[in-house]
Amino acid sequence: PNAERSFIMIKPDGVQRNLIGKIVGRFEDRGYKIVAMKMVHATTEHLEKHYADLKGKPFFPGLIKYMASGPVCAFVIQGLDAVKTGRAMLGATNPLASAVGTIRGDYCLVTGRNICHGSDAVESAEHEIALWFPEGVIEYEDTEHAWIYE
Ligand code: DAT
Ligand code: MG
Repeated sequence: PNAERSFIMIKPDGVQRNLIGKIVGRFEDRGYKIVAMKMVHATTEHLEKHYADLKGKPFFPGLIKYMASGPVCAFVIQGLDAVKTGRAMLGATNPLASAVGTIRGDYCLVTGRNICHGSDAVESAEHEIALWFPEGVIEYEDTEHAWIYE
């Protein structure tokens, strides 16, 4: 149960605004273990695969252009309830609807520049992790485990 994984990505605006450390730090502070991480300037083709379920939406071309406009920081968090709690830490899709204290609620204002992505279900997390990290993730023992879990 403590090995659930979610795919989190700091979008090009978050990278350009130098928010990588703050965003990754929130997941580390909460108790999640980082088991994969890399900077990627993704291709349009790759991003169209990542957002395949949104193909056909009116905002899709703009979304792909934004996501391809610069490097992203892609990483995988591992820990209890990583997918649902990861989403809760991100906030709502529209930052104006995000609670203060969430990443989007603290760092951005509009849906089209909402600085971060998080998987919305365990199955989509597995799919996204395989898409962005075909080389796999890193398994390791973290010394804090017994201080985070009973
Ligand atoms: P989320 O990123 O919260 O999972 P989503 O998967 O529905 O949201 O959409 C992916 C991204 O697409 C979202 O982060 C921002 C953009 N997007 C979604 N709905 C939009 C809309 N109505 N107008 C503009 N961009 C939108
Ligand atoms: Mg989504």
